[in-house]
Amino acid sequence: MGHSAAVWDHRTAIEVTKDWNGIDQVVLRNPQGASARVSLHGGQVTSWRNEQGEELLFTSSKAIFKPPKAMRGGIPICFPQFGNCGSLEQHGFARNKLWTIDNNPPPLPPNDSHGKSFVDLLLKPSEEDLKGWPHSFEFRLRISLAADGVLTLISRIRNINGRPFSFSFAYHTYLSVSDISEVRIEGLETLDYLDNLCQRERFTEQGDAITFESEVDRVYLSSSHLIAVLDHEKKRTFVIRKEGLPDVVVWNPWDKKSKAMADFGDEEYKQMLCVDGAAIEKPITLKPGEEWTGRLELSVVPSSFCSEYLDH
Ligand code: TA6
Repeated sequence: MGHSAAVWDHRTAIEVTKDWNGIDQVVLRNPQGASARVSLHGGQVTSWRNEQGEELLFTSSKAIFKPPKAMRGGIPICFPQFGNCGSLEQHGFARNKLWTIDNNPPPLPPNDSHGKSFVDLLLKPSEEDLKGWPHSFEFRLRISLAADGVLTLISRIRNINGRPFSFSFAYHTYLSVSDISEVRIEGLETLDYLDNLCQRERFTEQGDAITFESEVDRVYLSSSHLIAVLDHEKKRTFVIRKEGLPDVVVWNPWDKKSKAMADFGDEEYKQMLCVDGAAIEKPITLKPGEEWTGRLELSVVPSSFCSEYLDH
C-alpha cells in the first residue's frame, strides 16, 4: 500500500495574525516547515525561517516596533526613493504606510503561484500622501514562499495618474550572518559603485570578492541578476536573484555608526549585512498607465554547492 502523499493543506499555508502593535501580519508556511512573516505596516517582511526554524533575516534587538518608524531589520520596502533627495524621508514613505491585503490582484504568471504559499498586498496613496508626493500609483507586492523555502518578492508599480513620474526603489534586505569578518560577496567584481561614504563619488571595484573590515555603504551599478553572499562559519550562501533591479546596495554600519543608531545594538553590525536589490542610479520613469515590475528571489544553499554553481 503506497503512502498517500501528505496533502498540503493550503488553509495552513497562510494565516493572518496580529503583530506587536495589533497590526495584521501574514504568516506563510510551506509543507517542510519553513515560514515567512510580513506585516501590513510597511508591507515589510519581518521574518524568513528555514525548515529547521532558523531565522535567516536580521532584526535588531533594539528595533522600534512603533509606527511610523520602520522596524530595523527584515526587508523594508524603499519607495519612491532610496537615499536623501527632495522633501521625502530618506528611503521614501512606503515602509511607513499601512498596506492592505489584495484578494483579487491582476494575475501573475502561474509559476508565481503554483505550489507556493503567497499573499498579495496593495498600497495606494491617500489624499494626504498626494500632498507630499503628487503622483497617483498602485503598488502591488506579492510575497511568496516556495516548497524549497525560496522567498520571492514581486513589486508591481503602476502609474494611474495623468502624467509621468519617476521613482527609485530598493528591497532593503537585512541578512543575518554569523560573523561579518567572515562574509564575502561574489558577483559584484569589476563593477562601478557610488560610495555613500565619499559623497556618492564613483569608483570601480578592484577586489575579486567583497569582504568587510570597516563601514561599507555603496551602490553597485548595473550588476548581473545573480549575487552570492557567503557565510563562511555557517558554510552557507545566500543566493540573490533579481529582475528589474539593476543596482545592489551593500551596507554594513560597522562600530561607530552602530553606536550612533538608537534602534541598533553597538555590536550588532557583526551579525548583519544589507544587500539590497535596487533601482537607484537610473530612476524608473512610468508614463500614465505604465507598470514596472521588480522581482527578488532569496534562497540559501550550502556554500560548497554555491561556489561550483557560480563558477559555471
Ligand atoms: O545605503 C544604505 C543606507 O542608506 C545607509 O546609509 C543607512 O542609512 C541605511 O540605509 C539605513 O537606513 P534607514 O533609513 O533604514 O535607517
